[in-house]
Amino acid sequence: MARAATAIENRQPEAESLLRELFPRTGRALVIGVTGSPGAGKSTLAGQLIKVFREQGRTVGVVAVDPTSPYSGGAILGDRIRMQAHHDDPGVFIRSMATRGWLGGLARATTDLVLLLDAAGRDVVIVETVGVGQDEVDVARLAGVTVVVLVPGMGDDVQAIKAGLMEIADVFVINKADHAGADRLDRELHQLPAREDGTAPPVLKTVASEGTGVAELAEAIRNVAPQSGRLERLWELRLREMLRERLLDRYPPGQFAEAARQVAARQTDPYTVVEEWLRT
Ligand SMILES: Nc1nc2c(ncn2[C@@H]2O[C@H](COP(=O)(O)OP(=O)(O)OP(=O)(O)O)[C@@H](O)[C@H]2O)c(=O)[nH]1
Ligand SMILES: [Mg+2]
Repeated sequence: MARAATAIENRQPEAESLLRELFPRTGRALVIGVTGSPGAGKSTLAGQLIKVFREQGRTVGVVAVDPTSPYSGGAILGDRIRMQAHHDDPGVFIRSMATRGWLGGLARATTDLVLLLDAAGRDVVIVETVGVGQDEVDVARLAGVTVVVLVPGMGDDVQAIKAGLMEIADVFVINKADHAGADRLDRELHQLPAREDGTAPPVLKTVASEGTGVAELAEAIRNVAPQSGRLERLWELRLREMLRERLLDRYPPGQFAEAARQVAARQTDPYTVVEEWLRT
């Protein structure tokens, strides 16, 4: 698994043939996306969920996607330490992906790692991503169940939810419920308009660092009703993403810079450039 994961991460050619072979064995794992702002407690929460699942006798795989922004420095080491409790347990496989300086391909590599762990027979696969901008959508592409982790006292969060998190969250977690403002955030979340189908995600409070509320969270995750058509929607997004990446992969990055320069200087127009690329 470790070697295959490395091949996937480094986009080695053999990764694709491996995944093609493994694909028929996928589709059985419960994939849980855990997303939220930097430092919200996602890794701590994931570590606690691992404990619950292991106690239930279920095997677990974790893909932790590092944020690209510089404030995440040291996150890999941090994740290792926080999840160290499971270090010697072969029933737990943890992979942290460093994405700093990595342009594109993240969604695909993450998807592929999840498929690998799924094919390997992991009962549960947890994907940790930092929810910043587009990344929130990315996690929704991967997970059967999406857990959005919020913390009290971050005024922006509820605004961000209004901007779309409501649609992707299956479960809201107010972590660091030991901090002031948890009740207020709880109220705010309950005041959000319902989803299109009239339902609202459950809201749970946790203190991940102490394990408080984690069993309830595992239960809430279990109770998330499968949405009809969700898998088809996810695969449509993934297929679009794959096609986009494939196409972009064919052009050396330098070619974009040069074309951009010419377009900016009005030496050519963007329509002609793209048409020409598609023709070649
Ligand atoms: N007080 C309190 N601290 C917590 C709680 N959960 C996590 N922490 C602490 O918050 C800090 C960040 O926790 P992480 O689990 O690394 O958070 P994260 O969301 O994974 O962070 P990134 O992956 O860097 O975005 C750590 O020092 C944790 O010990 C909690 O419920 N209460
Ligand atoms: Mg983390």
